[in-house]
Amino acid sequence: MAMLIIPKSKDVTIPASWKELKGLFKKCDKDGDGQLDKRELKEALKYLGAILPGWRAARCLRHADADGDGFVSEHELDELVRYAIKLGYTVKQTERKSMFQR
Ligand SMILES: [Ca+2]
Ligand SMILES: [Ca+2]
Repeated sequence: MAMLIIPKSKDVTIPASWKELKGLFKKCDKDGDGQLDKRELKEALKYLGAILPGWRAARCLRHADADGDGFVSEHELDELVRYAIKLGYTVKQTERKSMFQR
C-alpha cells in the first residue's frame, strides 16, 4: 500500500510545514472558489518571502497546475505544497500571526 498519497490532517508524520503551507495557500483563496489563481498565488508567495512573487507564482502555477486551466485546484494543492517545500519555503511565526490578524 502506497504511503505517500494525500496526507490527512491527523497524520502526525506530516511535517508541520506541510500543514502550515497548505493552510496558508487555502487562506489566500480570497474569493473562496476553492482554487488559487495567479494573483492569489502571488499573495501567498509574498507571505512566504519570495523575492519575485509574480515570477514565482507563474513558476508554481506551471508546476502545480496539472490540467492547465490556470488555477491550482484543491487536488493540485498538494503538488504546490510539495513544490514550495522543495524550494525551502516555510511559514514563519511572524507571518503566521499577521495572517490571522487580517
Ligand atoms: Ca480563488
Ligand atoms: Ca488546474
